[in-house]
Amino acid sequence: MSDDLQFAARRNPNEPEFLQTVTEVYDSIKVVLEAEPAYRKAKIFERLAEPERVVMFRVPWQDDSGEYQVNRGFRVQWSSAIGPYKGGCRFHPSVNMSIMKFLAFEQTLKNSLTTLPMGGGKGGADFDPKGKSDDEVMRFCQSFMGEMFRHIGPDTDIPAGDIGVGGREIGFMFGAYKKIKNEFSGVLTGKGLSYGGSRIRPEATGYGNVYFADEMAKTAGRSLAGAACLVSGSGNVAQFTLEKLLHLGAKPITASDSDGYAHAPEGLTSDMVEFIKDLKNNRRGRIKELAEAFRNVEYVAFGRNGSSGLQWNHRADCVFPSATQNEINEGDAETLVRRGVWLVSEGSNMSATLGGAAVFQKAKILYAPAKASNAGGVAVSGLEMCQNSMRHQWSAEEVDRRLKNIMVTIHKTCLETAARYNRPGDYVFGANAAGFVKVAQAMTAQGLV
Ligand code: NDP
Ligand code: 2IT
Repeated sequence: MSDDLQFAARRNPNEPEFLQTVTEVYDSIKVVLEAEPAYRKAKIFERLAEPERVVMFRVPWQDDSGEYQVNRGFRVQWSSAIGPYKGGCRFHPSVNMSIMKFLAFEQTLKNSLTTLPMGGGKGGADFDPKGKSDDEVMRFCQSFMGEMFRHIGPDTDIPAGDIGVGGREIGFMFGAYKKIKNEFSGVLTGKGLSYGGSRIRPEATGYGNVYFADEMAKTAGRSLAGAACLVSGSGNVAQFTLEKLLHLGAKPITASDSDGYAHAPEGLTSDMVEFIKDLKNNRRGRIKELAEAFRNVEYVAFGRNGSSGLQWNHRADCVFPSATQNEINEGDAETLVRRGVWLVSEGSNMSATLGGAAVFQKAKILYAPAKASNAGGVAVSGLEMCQNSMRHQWSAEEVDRRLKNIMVTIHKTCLETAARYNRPGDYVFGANAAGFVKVAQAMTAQGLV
């Protein structure tokens, strides 16, 4: 292990997800550091491996039975080198400091790739919205914002959604912020259309991922039309990945949640995708119900020991993991490659373990790391900030056109950067190096702050 990584490992014991992303990114940026002694001298890597600020706070709230509950909240403000802190909030029982730091670090490089002026941050809580009433979720969001409001602002830090935080939660948090501050501003993104949201923001991550995959396919003279695709998850990112795959004539055959996955050998239809949206966004049910509602869909439960790798066993051309981190391990990746997968485009942040990613890179399949392929979500958040500043709302066509342009540009930047450093076709290297260089230039210019 290099001295730099040993330094990071010593400073962050018990933070495996954070060390995983630092290890993966360092493998790319050490090449940039060798080529640019000024970044070494300015200790850019050491400074970027440390968040500018971490806020951890108590979130007390009252459940429907009248009992008091306490959760732990976080806001990690990683880097403001190229713009105000920007990144989502995750509500999930697994949320801890390691997961918050990995997400905020990745977000910094991702936001740099979007071409828009946004720094990196992330937040959330170990609160589980599953099984809670709307009123409980509202009280939780109000209490969460009762502390977070001090640390954010439209020119300081602009949170948004992530796992467990969608339109409902953003609405409650926006209402709480507005009341506390007596200020109607663009302090959050992912807002509803009636109070300053952007068209295409709900669609943006999934659509953007498919636009990116389409660009990758073209470089190999291939097409997504007719391609059998494995999609995991059934939340925001998965839903609009499925929808855009159908627009392009691809054949998505799976969707999942944390309990199991649904498999449609003949392909999921647009009726099924609409069913999933209603099931997950309104009725808040389980993916098992898709198989109960449609004859040609089967359901496979993951079982108690978390055998979620089962969903990667089907023969497919393309893979769009869209649930959570480390959902593809080394063995899963080997199975996928052996069975002929030629493209993997990450919707979830850090979808693959280090071993899984290495298998894809070694096999030289088209493999996009999340910080490039899922950047469409935060990119349209950036467009939402822009519309809020102008007090204006663009049409869906306008936002979609800008989203597509941004995804095409990120794809081109990754490939050109990889080629410049003699790593042709390596999207992991290209994304890490290009994301890093913009932040490093800004940090160097701004001095030791
Ligand atoms: P949602 O909460 O809308 O959906 C999450 C989906 O993933 C659900 O189907 C959920 O199943 C499943 N899931 C979550 N955690 C686990 C777990 N530990 N094991 C198995 N399944 C799990 O979240 P999003 O769709 O917004 O986010 C999905 C991924 O995309 C995350 O990695 C997120 O960081 C990333 N992302 C999201 C963006 C956005 O704009 N929303 C932008 C860029 C990336 P269940 O309901 O059973 O928990
Ligand atoms: O991981 C991500 O990029 C997000 N959850 C979206 C962040 C945002 O600010 O829109």
